[in-house]
Amino acid sequence: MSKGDTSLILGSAGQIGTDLVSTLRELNGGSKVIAADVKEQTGFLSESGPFLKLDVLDATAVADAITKNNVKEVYLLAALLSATAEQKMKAAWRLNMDSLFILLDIAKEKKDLKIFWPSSIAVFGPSTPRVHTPQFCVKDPSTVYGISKLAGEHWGEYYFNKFGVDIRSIRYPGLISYKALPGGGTTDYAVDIYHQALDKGSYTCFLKEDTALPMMYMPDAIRATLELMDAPAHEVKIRSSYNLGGISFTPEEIAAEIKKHIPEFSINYAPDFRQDIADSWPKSIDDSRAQEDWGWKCKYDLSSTSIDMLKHLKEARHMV
Ligand code: AKB
Repeated sequence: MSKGDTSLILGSAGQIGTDLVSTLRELNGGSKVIAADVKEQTGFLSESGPFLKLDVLDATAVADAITKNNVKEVYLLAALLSATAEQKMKAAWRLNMDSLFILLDIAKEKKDLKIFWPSSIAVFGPSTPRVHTPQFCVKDPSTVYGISKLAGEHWGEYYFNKFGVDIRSIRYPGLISYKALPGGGTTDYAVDIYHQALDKGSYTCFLKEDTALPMMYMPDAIRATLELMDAPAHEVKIRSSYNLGGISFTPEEIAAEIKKHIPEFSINYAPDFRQDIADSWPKSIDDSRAQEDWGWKCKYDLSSTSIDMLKHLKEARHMV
């Protein structure tokens, strides 16, 4: 982002938004980063910089927020994730798709607006190669969330090709963070497990022990997002969405890692409807195009993620 430009983060109170707002405000100064969310916020989102109570489905309010504040970058993070979207099909489709159209149409008119829109490993499905899933391959999502993300990727690419809209996107794997809890995802267990390990010393996992999924520690995910947004436009050769790999592990493997720090920790398994979703997703991702096009490199592995997560969660609980 150029110095002096303002960014708007829609859906800022969620798992990614919380970390993104705090990083952007540290980098660019609080006043240049407008946090917006449908729910009123107290705490750092409204205290460390401007905050707007804003519904992403209100096209006029979104357009006004952009024009009045001379916003040059918008991060659209409001969405219903995979597990919730299965329970609220139409609401998920409406939120995930209509919010994107509102923003694409605004960007079509305003030629100097850059958009970030998150996609997901949920765009892949049962016929996709599951190990080291390539950037370009069969995509047959079997969830409402995955269908919305795949459609959104195509619409973003269409608006780039037809109208020159500068949209950039990443297919996030499951994200692990300590600042805010995820909500309604299939990969949420990989965050809950650290909290429960500290609070109860045990965890009941809603996925089977050998279910491998691609994951990433939030500092890597935020760095990837900002590197993609800062890349010169000609380097961003994929305008649907970039694969992003990170780490790949099973519930059994993360539990073994936690046991290194909390030896009495125990895990048991009670798979529910989220098992079917996880079984339709890749086990690991090939992100060589992100590496080639804009120099992406993941830093955190499962061991360093676990050390950092436990350190911060213990600090928040005054356990150290
Ligand atoms: C979910 O589990 O729904 C999300 C995702 C992988 O996009 N974390």
